[in-house]
Amino acid sequence: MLEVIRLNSSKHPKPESLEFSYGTAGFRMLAKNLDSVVFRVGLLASLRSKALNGKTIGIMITASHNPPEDNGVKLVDPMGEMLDQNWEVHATALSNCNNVEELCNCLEQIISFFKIDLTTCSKIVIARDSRESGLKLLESTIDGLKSFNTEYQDFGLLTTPQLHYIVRCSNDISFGEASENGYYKKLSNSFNNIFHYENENENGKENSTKICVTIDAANGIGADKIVKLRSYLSEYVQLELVNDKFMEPQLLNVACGADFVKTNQKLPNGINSFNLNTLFCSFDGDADRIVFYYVDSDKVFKLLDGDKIATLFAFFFKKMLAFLELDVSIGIIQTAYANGSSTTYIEDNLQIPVIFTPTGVKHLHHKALDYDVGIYFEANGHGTVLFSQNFIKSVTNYQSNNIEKKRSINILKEIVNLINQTVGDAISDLLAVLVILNFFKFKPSDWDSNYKDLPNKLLKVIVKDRTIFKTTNAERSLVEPKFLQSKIDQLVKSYNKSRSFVRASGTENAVRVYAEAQDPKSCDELADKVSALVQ
Ligand code: NG1
Ligand code: ZN
Repeated sequence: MLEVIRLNSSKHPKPESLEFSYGTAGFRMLAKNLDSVVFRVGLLASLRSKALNGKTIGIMITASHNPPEDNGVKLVDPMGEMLDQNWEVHATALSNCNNVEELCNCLEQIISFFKIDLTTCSKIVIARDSRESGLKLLESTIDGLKSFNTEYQDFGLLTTPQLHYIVRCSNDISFGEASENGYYKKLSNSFNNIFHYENENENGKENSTKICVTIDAANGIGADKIVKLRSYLSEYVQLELVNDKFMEPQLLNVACGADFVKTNQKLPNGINSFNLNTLFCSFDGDADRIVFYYVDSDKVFKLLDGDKIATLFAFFFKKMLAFLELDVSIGIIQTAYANGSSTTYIEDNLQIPVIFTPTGVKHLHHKALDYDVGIYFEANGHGTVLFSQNFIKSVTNYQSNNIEKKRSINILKEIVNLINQTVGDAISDLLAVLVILNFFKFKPSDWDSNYKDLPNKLLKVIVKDRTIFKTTNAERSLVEPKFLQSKIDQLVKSYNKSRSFVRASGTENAVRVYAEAQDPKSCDELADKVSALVQ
């Protein structure tokens, strides 16, 4: 078997002088440097599947919100979760082998360390986003898969969360049908049922008003998927699309998409500001992130980001659980990038505990498992809700003759299926937000009125070596370079209600500086001064 690997590997040599690392979201960089990496990811995915007795593993080729010339690859574990962190080091080690000899030694070490039986057939599902480089990288990944005894199924172009869903269904048939259509069926069934419960009047008749939302799909694969989903949804839901040119990959994430809107805090290309108080949203390139926004009556752009989504979900679940008197725990997981006002609102008004983790959904996801209803969102709009078996049991066994309580319990039962619990999912989050807004009959401004964001700024600083920036305290304090944190603390002290921190990006060659303060001028000044310290 290693002979085949030797032969195939020589077709995918590692570029000299480059060092790779399985980071926040797998490998991600300029697509032209990724050929050897994806080949080796194919090898590792096969071994991971064999190590788990042939369970299906997923490979997603995507660089999410990054520019069109980038690409990336990440592995999905059997229950649809991110790759087990213990395997990340092996991914990094394999990717950095300089020649075929080193590669074979590294593979042998992994095989013996995990006592892998090479005769076990591996099963892989694979998909990619709409980037131009995707097809070539797919072929190289398949070269890796073919080097071991592996059955694989190529799902073509999918959103990242769709692939997570398919991996989960392949290993757990109770989760749904392992296909793209199965995904639409599962989500639309729950959505349509909830919509029906919400709008049904006492005579059993539906009394619906139309819900409209305009989606900026970042010219990514989400556009194609929304078109497919539309035909399954209630006629009372109107999903309009802009930036839907996923067949023109050079336009991907350019002046549009969730990252652009969140970072620049302004409307993307293609959406004009004449439509006041109507709901818009933006996906990122692989549709695992979503942010919402609207233009208020004073024509001011208002962002409803991941923190606002988390607080809307929390408000909904808190109300439901109290009304039904269900004794289950609820918690919210945030990162240091969460706006300080959101944390205060959650703790003081909603009286729900907030836990902080380092950046990267794998950390948040893990913590959310500690609660019956674990809500996690990064401020950039990447997140979901996890429900424990205890929660599902409480909801399933609930008995009441009260019509309102029956309706609420039916909605909760369906929302468990509507929310993609494997990973943050722009499409599923969009549908969940729509049913919650419809439930409360909230306009965008009602949703936005829960708390007012502190002015905030996120800057990218290019430095010579970002690896020297080491953090602690869920990435909120620097331990190295020495003395830098005390200088940041000094600056922070001179502004009211302010906060600032610095960390190296795990997906880009840059250091990120975050600042927030009571007023926009102080926030800008603080962000600039901290950036100057870092350079
Ligand atoms: P890095 O580049 O490590 O900051 C970014 C996002 C993360 C996460 C990953 C994966 C920010 C500040 N950081 O990570 O939240 O979403 O990309 O896509 O938004
Ligand atoms: Zn993404």
